Amino acid sequence: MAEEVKKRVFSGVQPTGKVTLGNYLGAIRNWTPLQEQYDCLFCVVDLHSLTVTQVPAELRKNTLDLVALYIACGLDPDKSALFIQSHVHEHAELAWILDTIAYVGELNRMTQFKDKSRKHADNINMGLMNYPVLMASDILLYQTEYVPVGKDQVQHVELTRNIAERFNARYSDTFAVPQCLLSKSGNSIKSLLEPTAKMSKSDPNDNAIITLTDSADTVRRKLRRAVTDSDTDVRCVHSSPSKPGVSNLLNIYSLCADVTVEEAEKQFEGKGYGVFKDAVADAVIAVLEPIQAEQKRLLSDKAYLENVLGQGAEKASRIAQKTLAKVYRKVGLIPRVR
Ligand code: ATP
Ligand code: LTN
Repeated sequence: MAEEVKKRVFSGVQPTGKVTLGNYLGAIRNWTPLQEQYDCLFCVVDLHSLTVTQVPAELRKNTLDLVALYIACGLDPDKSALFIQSHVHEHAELAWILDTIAYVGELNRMTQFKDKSRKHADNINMGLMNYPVLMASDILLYQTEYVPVGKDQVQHVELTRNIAERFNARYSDTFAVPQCLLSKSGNSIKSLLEPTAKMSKSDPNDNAIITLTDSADTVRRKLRRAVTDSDTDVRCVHSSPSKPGVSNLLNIYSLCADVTVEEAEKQFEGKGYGVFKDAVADAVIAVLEPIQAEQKRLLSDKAYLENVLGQGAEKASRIAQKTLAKVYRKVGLIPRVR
């Protein structure tokens, strides 16, 4: 029987700081089960992170930390290609071609661009605007069918689809047109202090986020201080617009303790916020501790990580070269004769 060709999955996270519980619950954790069914590539998108100012030494550290974290979270280098974006030069090269396909108007409308322009008003660089085109390049290089991301990235994947369809219409069928894979838990995890905004690793207030490297004490302290509600009704109700803080904590609890939100609501009925917050902390700590231990172990074995990255980049390069050669040919560039 002919071997079944597995559909391809691609995703990535920027090495822009400490990975948050939001990144984990909204993205990385949902990648692990995909490895059984799909041909997966998971990337640390270091080129993307340059769109906001980085300290070079920190960027290097964050990049390796993130690779170790991927593995500690259950991504298996024997099943998936794990690699660093800048190790495969085709990403930047395809982005240039796609720049000639994407319109300034559509990039200008991207929510993330508008948000980041506000946050980094002193550094609205071309890369920031171009960010979604590089992301489209990441995805399209691998003929990706599914892109598992959090809700905040849906707009970028939509743009990627538009770019792929426009290119295919102009130059004939070249790219697979990818789809988002939003898991059930793809709902956004919110800031602990401002529960209508998403928990984001670049949040300047460390108390607003739980990072995957936070100690048990830190997790407990941050959760005790998390905003709940101004009213005196200590019921834990989910999805009440007047209780975004409680909703967020219930959501975190349900994802970490692996129970439904309804079950969690029942469990904490009449218990009050103190007991509730401590239980959320226990559930989060139980998720984080084994990941932290494994990440630490991996980071002490640099040779192993380098080997994983070498193999990942090799596999990624093989696919990327093929797509880029096809694209260059289709748009009319002459191949170099060797
Ligand atoms: P930055 O603050 O640097 O913009 P970020 O925390 O938003 O970073 P990204 O690297 O942009 O993280 O995102 C990595 C992945 O995590 C994406 O798939 C994104 O959708 C997901 N993600 C990020 N924040 C959350 C969140 N609060 N809830 C759920 N998913 C999230
Ligand atoms: N923009 C994404 C990170 C990212 C990505 C990708 C995700 C860059 N390239 C390709 C999926 C596929 C983010 O999460 N902020």
